[in-house]
Amino acid sequence: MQKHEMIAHARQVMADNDRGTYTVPTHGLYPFQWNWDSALSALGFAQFDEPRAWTEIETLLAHQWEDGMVPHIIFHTPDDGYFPGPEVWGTERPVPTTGITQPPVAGFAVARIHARARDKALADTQARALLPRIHAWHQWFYRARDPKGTGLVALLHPWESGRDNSVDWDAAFTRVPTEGVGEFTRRDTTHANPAHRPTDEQYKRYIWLVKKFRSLGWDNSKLHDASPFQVVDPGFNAILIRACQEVAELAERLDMPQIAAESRVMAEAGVAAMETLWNEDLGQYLCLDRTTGAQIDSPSIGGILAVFAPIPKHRAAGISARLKVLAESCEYLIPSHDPTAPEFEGLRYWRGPVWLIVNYMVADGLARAGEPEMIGRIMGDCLRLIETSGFAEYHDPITADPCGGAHFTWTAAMIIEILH
Ligand code: 9YW
Repeated sequence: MQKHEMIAHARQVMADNDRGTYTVPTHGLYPFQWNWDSALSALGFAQFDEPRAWTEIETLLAHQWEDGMVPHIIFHTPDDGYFPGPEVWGTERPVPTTGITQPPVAGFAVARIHARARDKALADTQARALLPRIHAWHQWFYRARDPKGTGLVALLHPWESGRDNSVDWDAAFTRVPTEGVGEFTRRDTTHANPAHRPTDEQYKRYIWLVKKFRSLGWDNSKLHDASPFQVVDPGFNAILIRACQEVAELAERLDMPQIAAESRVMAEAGVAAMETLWNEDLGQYLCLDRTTGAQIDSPSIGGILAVFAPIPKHRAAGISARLKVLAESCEYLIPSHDPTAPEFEGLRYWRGPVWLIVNYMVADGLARAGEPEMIGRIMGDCLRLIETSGFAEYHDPITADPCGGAHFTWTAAMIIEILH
């Protein structure tokens, strides 16, 4: 396929999923606005329609909670095609939202869209309005999800990670009960192949946590300590740290010194604390189970995505070396789980498949760190996957089989980013 044809196709996918002031990840499977999907999709919009890109992030942040949290889903219009819907979450927001968050990539997206903006005046106005909100969200993270001040935040629900059923959560997830969740009907498996999705057992635990947090009135001062699931993910923390750093730099340029100073402190503490997640045997970062205090022995993409943060140069070189090893066991980088590990499943969601958004952030981190060696391979693999199998939600890293939902917004946005 010619480059211009691929861009045209990607733009069509984005247009089809555009609901005016926000996009849905894909029609049917995910009929609402998702947090990190929107921020990453805004990057794609910005390449051809800057006002629309800003609107996407504005809409997301318009639903920020009073305590600073930005929710993971905003249920703009009713749709019974998705479970669990607003009635299960019961957050009692004016426009219903979930009560948990998602990777805070918005700070990075705003800084990038601002940096390459053609309409500088619009970019300044938008960034000035958005930075205080994003900063409040970042502060919320360290307050609500790092109450002991370790420098790293914990996830309280696998859905917060954006990597719903990663192997990373398996051990900690056994502490989440399934008793008393009651009967429910999943809707995801009517839109996508059940073999590509999480298991029923995992869904019971997802719902148990939702009900637990709901019983605490979604009070974020209580949730952390009450949760039987508290996992520190290097990928998630890397996104937060990178966002804090980008916000610091942009705030400085826009003459917002307090936001700049506070953001820098958070980013620096985060980078220092990331070192505790490094695992020398595997040559990558690992998750930490906050409940037990032990590293989680699971070679997933979370520990590779860490390179998105300004980690030390020798660590970025370590990640590049790790990618070379992974490249030997798959046809398309980057598998979301090491293909040589026994838990690897090439088609099942976050237990093996390639996700273009992750590839994009890893490649960006490598470029920033001055480690270019694997970037061409990663970006080339993204293009080959889409050529072979279309704009799917995710792809098998060995066969390129398209998985999950089709016609996917952020997959298309990443192709637009890569080809521009
Ligand atoms: C779900 C929308 C979302 C992504 C997540 C992904 C999936 C939704 O889809 O979760 O219901 O499981 O795991 O990262 O934001 O694209």
